[in-house]
Amino acid sequence: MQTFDFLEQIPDADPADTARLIAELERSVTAHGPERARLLMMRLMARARDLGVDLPTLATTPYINTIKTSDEPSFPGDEAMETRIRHIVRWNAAAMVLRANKEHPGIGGHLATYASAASLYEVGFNHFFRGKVGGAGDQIFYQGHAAPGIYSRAFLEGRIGEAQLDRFRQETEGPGGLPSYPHPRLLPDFWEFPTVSMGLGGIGSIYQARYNRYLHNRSLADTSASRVWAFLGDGEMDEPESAGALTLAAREGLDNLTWVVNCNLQRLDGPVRGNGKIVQELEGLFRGAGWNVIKVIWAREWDPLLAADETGDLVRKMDSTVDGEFQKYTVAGGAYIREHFFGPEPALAQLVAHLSDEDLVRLRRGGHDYRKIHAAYSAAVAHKGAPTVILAKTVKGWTLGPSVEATNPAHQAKKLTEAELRAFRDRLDLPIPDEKIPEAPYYHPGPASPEAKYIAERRAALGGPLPSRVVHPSVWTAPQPAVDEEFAAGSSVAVSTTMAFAKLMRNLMRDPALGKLIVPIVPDEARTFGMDPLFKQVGIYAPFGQRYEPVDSELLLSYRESQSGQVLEEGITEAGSMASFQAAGTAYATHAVGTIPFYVFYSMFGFQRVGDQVWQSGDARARGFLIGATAGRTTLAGEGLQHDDGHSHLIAHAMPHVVAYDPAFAYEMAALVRRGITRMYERGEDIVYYVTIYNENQVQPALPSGASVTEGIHRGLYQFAAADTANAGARVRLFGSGAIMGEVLKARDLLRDRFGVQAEIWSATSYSELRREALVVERWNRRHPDTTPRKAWLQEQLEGDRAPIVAASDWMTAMPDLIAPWIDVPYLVLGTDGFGLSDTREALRAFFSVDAAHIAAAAMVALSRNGDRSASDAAAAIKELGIDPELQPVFVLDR
Ligand SMILES: Cc1ncc(C[n+]2csc(CCOP(=O)(O)OP(=O)(O)O)c2C)c(N)n1
Ligand SMILES: [Mg+2]
Repeated sequence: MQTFDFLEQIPDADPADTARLIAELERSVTAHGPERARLLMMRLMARARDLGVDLPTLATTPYINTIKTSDEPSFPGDEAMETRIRHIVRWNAAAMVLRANKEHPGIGGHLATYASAASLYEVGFNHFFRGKVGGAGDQIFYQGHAAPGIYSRAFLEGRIGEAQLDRFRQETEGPGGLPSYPHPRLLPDFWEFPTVSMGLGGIGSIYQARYNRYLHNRSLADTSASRVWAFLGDGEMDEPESAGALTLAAREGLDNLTWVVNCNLQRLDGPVRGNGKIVQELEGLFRGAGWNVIKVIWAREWDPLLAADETGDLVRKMDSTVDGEFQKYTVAGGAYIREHFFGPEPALAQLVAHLSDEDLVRLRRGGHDYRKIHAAYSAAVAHKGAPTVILAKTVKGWTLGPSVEATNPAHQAKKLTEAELRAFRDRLDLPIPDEKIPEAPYYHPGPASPEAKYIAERRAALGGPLPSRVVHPSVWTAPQPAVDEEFAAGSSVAVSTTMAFAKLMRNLMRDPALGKLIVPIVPDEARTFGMDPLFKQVGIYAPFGQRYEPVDSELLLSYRESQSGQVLEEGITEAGSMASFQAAGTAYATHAVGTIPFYVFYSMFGFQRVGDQVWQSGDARARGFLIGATAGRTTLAGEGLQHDDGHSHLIAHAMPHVVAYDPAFAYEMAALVRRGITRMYERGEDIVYYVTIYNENQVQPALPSGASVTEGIHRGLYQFAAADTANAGARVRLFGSGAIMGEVLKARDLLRDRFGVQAEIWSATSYSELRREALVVERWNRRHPDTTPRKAWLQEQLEGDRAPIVAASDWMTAMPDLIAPWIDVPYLVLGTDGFGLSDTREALRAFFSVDAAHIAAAAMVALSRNGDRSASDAAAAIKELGIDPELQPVFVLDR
C-alpha cells in the first residue's frame, strides 16, 4: 500500500480549505460507505487531470475494458467476411497439427495457443500490420507456439501449398519443410524474428523498436512508418527478459511499439495466477514502467450487462473473482456460472435473469471480439509518447472442445476426437463432409473465392503479405587500408590486444564508407576496454539529446550524448545489449542497411550469461562481432571466480553460427576483423565472429610473411616462428593462443637455454574452426573409404613431422583437445579447468600450470614420450623448473 506520510513534508498554503474538503469526504463515507468515497476520489482525480493537474497514475484500474464502448471506432472491415476467413485459418491451423501427428505420432505442435489468439492476429493482418512494399513495413514478433495459425493464413493467401503444410515439423528433406516455430534460419524468406524461447521475443521487440529510432535519428534509414508489434503469452511474462526492459521502452518514448499479451490465464501446466489476476498484475507492472495500458477483458455481450449494472455489483464481482475461478466458469457451463458468479448477489442474479444458461456461456472474453480488439489497436497506434500494451483476455484452446478448451493440459493438446473435430467444423461452419473428418482435410475456398480476394485486397492495401523476410542486395565498399595497416607493422611499446582493438574501432569509425555503419555496443564497460574516446569522437546515442552539461565537459574526452550519437551505451544490461546486437546485426534484412555491430563485453558475462540470445542471433541470421574482453582465466588477474573466463570459447564452439577466435597478437585480431567484415558484409555469410581480447600488455610483433600465416590466422593455426636451427637438440612444437602465447615464447627460451631443446612456435587462433573443418573432411573420408583421403588444414600443416606438441591457452583443456583426434604425435594440453581465483597473473598461471615453466616441463615430458629424451631427463627438468610434482591445487573440486 502506498504511504501518504510524505504529505507531512509538503507545505500546505491553506490548511483550513484542506480541512473543509476532508470533512466533506468524511461525511460522504459516513453517509454512503467507502465504495462511494472511492468513486468520488477517482472522479476528483479524473477532473483534476482534465484541469491539467499532474497526478500520479493509478497502478491498476477496475477489471473492465479500458476503452468505453461509446469510444470504440466503428469496425472498418466486413466483419462477417473476416469471421469466415478466421474460421478457415483456424481450421487449417488445427488440421496441419492433427495431420502431422497422425502421420508421425509425437512430432508435436500446438493447437490451443493459436486458437486463443486467432482474433488478435486476424485484426492485425486485416487492418494494421504493414507489409514491405515500398518500405520496411512493420516488424512483428509472433508468439512462437502460434506458428500454425500464421502458416495457415499464408496457405489461404496462396503462399504455402498443401504439400508444404503437410511438412510441418519435417525439415530434414530440405526446402519445403515448415519449422515448428518462427525460425528464419530454416525458413529465411518467411520468418524474421525468432521468438519461441520465452521472453526473448519480448526484449528483442523493445530493442528492435529502439533500434528503428536509432537508425532514423542517425539518418541511416527512414523508419518512421515502421511499427514493432510483439505478441506474448501471459505465462511468458514471468520471464525476466519479458519484463526487464519495459522501462527502457517508456524512457525512450517508444510509441512505435505495441505489445499484445494474450491473457488466456494459462501457461503449460495450469493457471498463470490461479489465486490472483494476471491482467491486473500486468497492468500494474506496465503502468508502473510508464507504458500506456489497454485492457480488453470483456466482449460486446457484456456491454448491456455493464450498462445495466446500477449498483456497481458486477464490476465488484469482476474485480474480486480470481483467475482460477474464471477458468472454472469457462469449463463448467451456464448453470455453474449463474450459481457461482451471478448467484450470490441478488442484484447480479437479477441482472441475468433474462438470459438462458447457454447465453451465459456465450458471454465471451474480450480477446475474441473483433470490435474490441480493433478499438484497442486503433488507440495503441494513435498513442503518442509511450509504448502501448494490450492485455487481451482470451480462452486457451477457444472452441476446440471440452478435451482442450481451458483445460489444464490444453497447451500440449495435439489431438482431437472425431466428435470434437466435427463439432469444431460445425462451429466454424465449414463445408467439410463428415466422411472426410477423420483425415482432418485442409480447406481452401479457392483462389477466386470472396474470402481469398478479401484478404488479398486487405494485404495489398497494407503493403503486401506477411510474414516475409527480404534481403536486399547491398552496395559494398571494403575498409580502407588505413584502418588496419598499423597493426601489421607491430608495436615498439607494450600494448594489449584490447588497446589495439579500441584503436581499430576508432580507425574503423573514421572509414569514409563503413564508418557510419559501425555500431559499438557496450554495457557500461567502455572505460575498462579503453573505448571511452569514442564518447567524444562519435557520441553516445540519446534519443532526446543531452539535457545537461556533463561534469567532464571541460575535458578533451567528455561524456557526450547526442541524438545522432553512434555508441549504444546500454547501461548494465547484457541481455539488452544482446538484443541491440541482434537488431543491428539483422538490419541488413530488416531495413536494408548493413550496420555492423561490435558488442564488446566482459567475456565472463557473455556466452554464459546471455547464451540463449547468442543462440537466437544465429536463428535470426544476425551478422556482427562479439568481442569478449578481459578474457582468460589467468590473464584477468585479481578478479576471481565470477570474473575469470576460461570457458566461453567452449560454449561458443557449441553455437553453429559463431566463428570463434582467440588471437594472440594485434595483427591477428585486426586481420580477423577485416576478414569477418568481408565474409559477413561482402559475401553475405550469416555468421557471427567471436573474438577474445586481453588486457595484458606486450610488445606486438609484426605480421610474419607467407601465405600460410595470412591464411592460417583464419583457418585456426599457423607457424609463427620456426625452430632455432643453430641449436641441434631435440625439437618440440609449442602451440600458444591468446595471452598465454607470451608464456609459450618464454618457454621457448627456457627450453633452449636450460635443456638444449629447440621449439617451433605455432599460433593457434581457433581450435574451434580447426575442428569444424577437420570434421567436414573426416565425414567425406568416412563416406569415401575407397578414395584418396582428403586432408584438413590442420593435417596439412602438421603432417610429416614427428616432433611432439604441447598446447597451452588460457582456456579449458577441452579447447586444444578438440583437435586431438587428428594429431598422431604425443600431444600434451595445458589449460585452466575449474573455477577462477583472485591472485596475481604469475601466481594464477603457476596454479593452473600454464606458465612458461609448466609449458617447458610439459615439453620435456612430451619429448620423453616420443623417445627423444629419457623419462629421468623429464623428471629432472620438472625439478629444475621448480615445479613440485606432488603439489595439489588447493581448490580442485573433489570428484
Ligand atoms: C525459455 C522457455 N522455457 C520454457 C518453454 C516451454 N514452453 C513453451 S510454451 C510454454 C507455456 C506458454 O504459456 P504462455 O506464455 O501463457 O502462452 P500461451 O500458449 O498460453 O498463449 C512453455 C512453458 C519455452 N518455449 N521457452
Ligand atoms: Mg497463456
